Formats: sequence, C-alpha cells, structure tokens
Amino acid sequence: MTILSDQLHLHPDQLGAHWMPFTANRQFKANPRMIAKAEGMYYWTPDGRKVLDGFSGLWCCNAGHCRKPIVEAIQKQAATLDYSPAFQMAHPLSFELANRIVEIAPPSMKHVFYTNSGSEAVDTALKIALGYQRVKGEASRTRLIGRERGYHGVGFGGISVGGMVANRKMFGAMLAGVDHLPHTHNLARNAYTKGLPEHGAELADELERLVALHDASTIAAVIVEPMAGSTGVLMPPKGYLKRLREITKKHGILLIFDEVITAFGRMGGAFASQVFDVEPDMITFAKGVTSGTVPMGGVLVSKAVHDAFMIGPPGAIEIFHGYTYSAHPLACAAGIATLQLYKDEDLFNRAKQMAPVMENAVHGLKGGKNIIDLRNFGLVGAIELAPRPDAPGARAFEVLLKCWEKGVLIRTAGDNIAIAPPLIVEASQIAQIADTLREAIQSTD
Ligand code: PXG
Repeated sequence: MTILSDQLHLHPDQLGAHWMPFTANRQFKANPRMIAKAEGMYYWTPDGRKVLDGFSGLWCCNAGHCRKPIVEAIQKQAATLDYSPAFQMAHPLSFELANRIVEIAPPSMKHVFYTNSGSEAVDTALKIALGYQRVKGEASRTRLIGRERGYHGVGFGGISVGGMVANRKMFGAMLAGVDHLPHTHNLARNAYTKGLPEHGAELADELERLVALHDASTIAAVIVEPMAGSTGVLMPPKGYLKRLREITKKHGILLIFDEVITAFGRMGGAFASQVFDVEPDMITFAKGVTSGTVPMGGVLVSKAVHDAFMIGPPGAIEIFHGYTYSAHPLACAAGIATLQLYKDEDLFNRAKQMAPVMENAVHGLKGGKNIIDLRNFGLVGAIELAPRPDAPGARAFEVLLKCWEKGVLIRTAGDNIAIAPPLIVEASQIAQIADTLREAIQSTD
C-alpha cells in the first residue's frame, strides 16, 4: 500500500480557512486528527498509522470503505453524465434507485423524494406532512411534535423538532408551533439492558396528553428516531413505537421515523421500521444509502401520502420543493452500487448475526471505571460514563482521544460512547474495539 504524499501534512497556518462543523476548532487545529485514506474496515492517517473504524465514519459507511463496486460505479458515472437538471428533467438512474429502495422498504412505502443529506430529508418530510394535511383539507394541522433528546439534523425544521439544547439555544425562535414528547432514557429502571429496554412504553401515552392540550386538529405529524443515535444511543422501550403508531393513527397524525442512522442494516434489517415491526407514514434516510460515499438523503413516502398530492391538472407542479442536487447522478450511481453490494454480501443479515457478538463485547465492559450503563441493539453499542461534575462530556472525549491514539475510531455524545462499525466487521475487530475501550476507560480518571 502506498502511503500518502507530503502535501497531506498541512502547516497549522493552513488550517484556519476551514471553519469545521460540530468541532472544537481551536483545540482541533492545535492538535489535528487527520485522515488521509481508507479501505475496508480501516482508516489511515497521513503518516501511515492504521485506525480501525468503529463508527462507520459517522454512522454512514455501512459497506466499509472504498469498496470496489461502489468506487467503480461513481468513476463511471462521473465520466458518463456528471449532472442533469433535477427539475422537469431526469436521468434513468434516479428511477432505478428509487425502485430498489422501495423494493426493500416496508410495504406501504412506495415513493422516494431525494435530498442530499439527512437534515434536508427531515425538513422535506416535515414540509410534506404540512402539505399533506393541507391538500387533504385539514390546513389547521400545522403543529409538529418531536421528542426531547431527538436529533433531526440542523435545518430550522430539524432543530425545532429536535431536542438537543446545544443545537437549539443559539438560534432563536425556530419554527413556531412545535412541541416535544419526553425522551425514553431511564437509567434507574433500564440500566445495563441487553437489547430493548423493558420499561417506558407508557411514555408514548404522553402523546395523548399533547393531543388533549393542543387538539388533534392542530397536529400534523410526530417525528422520532426509532433509535435515538446522536444523543447517546437510546433504544426504544419494548412496545413504545407500536403505541406511538396506534395513537398517531387514531388522531389522524402522520408518523415520521427518522431513519438516517437506523436504515440500511444498522439494526439488523433494511429499515428499523421492519426490525421493530411498526410502519410509519414516512421514513427519512441518508448516510447508508450510498455508504457515505456521495452525499444523498431522501424521504420514503407512503402511497397514501403521495397520492393525496396527485390532484389538480396534470400540468400542475404538485409540491414546490426540491434541491438542485436532488437525485444527483453520482449519488444515484453510488446508491445503486451500494444497495447491490448490501444484497450480494447479505450485509443486513450479517449485522443481525453479529449483533450478539456486539452485545457480549459491550456488556463485557461491565464494572469498568466510571461506567454507569451499557446498551446495545443490532450493530450498535453504547457505554455511558458518569460525567465529571465540573465538565460534562470531558471524560468520554478523553477516552475518544486515547482510542484514536491506540488505533480505534469511536464517537462520543456527551458522556456516552457510541460504537457502530461497518457491517463487514469481524468478531476479532469488535473484540479489538472493546479491548481498546476497556484500556482507555480504565486509564481515564
Ligand atoms: N437525522 C438523524 C436521525 C441523524 O442522525 C440527521 C438527521 C442529519 O443528517 P445530515 O446528513 O444532515 O448530517 C442525522 C445525522 C453522531 C452523528 O455522532 C450523527 C449524525 C451526524 C453526525 C454525527 O451521532 N446524524
């Protein structure tokens, strides 16, 4: 393997121009953690150090890195059709990919609206929900309900229904007419649960309380992540999602599952909706659809929701919404190749088969220093550490830095550590992640 040219070693003075997202810029630029190359389960730093990817980049490279069929499909597409107009014109790959996504989606999901990211997928789904209620003659249904500790990207819609204080507090009033369900994380009752927590299904009944408060005639949609990823990997209590489905249906409220993280194998099936056997009205996706190779997101929409818009004269545009890069040819080519690879290598089933290995590895950390909870489902594991009283998040971030030094990439959210390796991960690599974490946690005060 040839490792990496000198130009990858940037002088600190060259790092200022890029204002990095969700990053402590000054801290990072004083001691940068650069990645220069990837293949399979591994990253390499510019100086050739090999790092095991325990987080699929950022929950996205589900097929592993630089997989040949995906790389070749992108290369070929770039040389064949670089871009075609997204509005009133099309290219065949977008239809092929949509059909392939619909094929593996829950049965009622029949249509795909493309975006370029999860944030855009969320804002698109919220807009479709508002539009749907209006075209159905229920224009008073404008309220959107999210959940505490939810993450739905960083658009104004997404932060409004989201429940992460840091992502909201700087940005003013956001969308009006939003309310939130309580989150389901309960260490007192559910700590150290393997798989889905026993307690908390009744928290879905809080939606009845919100309906009583606002009246169903004002509520358009509820959006939740089947598994809340970004606020620390919070698994849905047994029966919770089903209960949410029942209540939303009863009141004519649309249910949106934000599956940006959970779709494409992470939970051990194509979509978490199937794994948890609950069918929403819309599903947002991104990340794994192209295994992170080319930005793409989208909204899977039920036939009923889609068909409600197909009214008026055929020459009328049904929804005034879309992006220049909706269904970008490179993203579609990458998506088709990615879904084919998932199928050829049966990767969603592989995730399911590896889930017990992940479970054992994660729960094998029990008793470690400062650990207050261990969680797992599918190919996801989480370790919750007690926060330092004066510095929430600092302890887990120190563990992240130590793991990086020891050659394993993980991710933190506050004092939660998340593990979500590519679905091609081997048992020995899961063991390596766990061993590295054990050592890093033990050596952190
Ligand atoms: N919805 C959900 C459920 C997500 O997890 C988004 C929307 C936004 O997607 P975009 O593509 O706009 O970033 C996300 C993104 C983490 C982490 O560390 C999670 C995300 C992104 C980066 C880091 O948990 N999720």
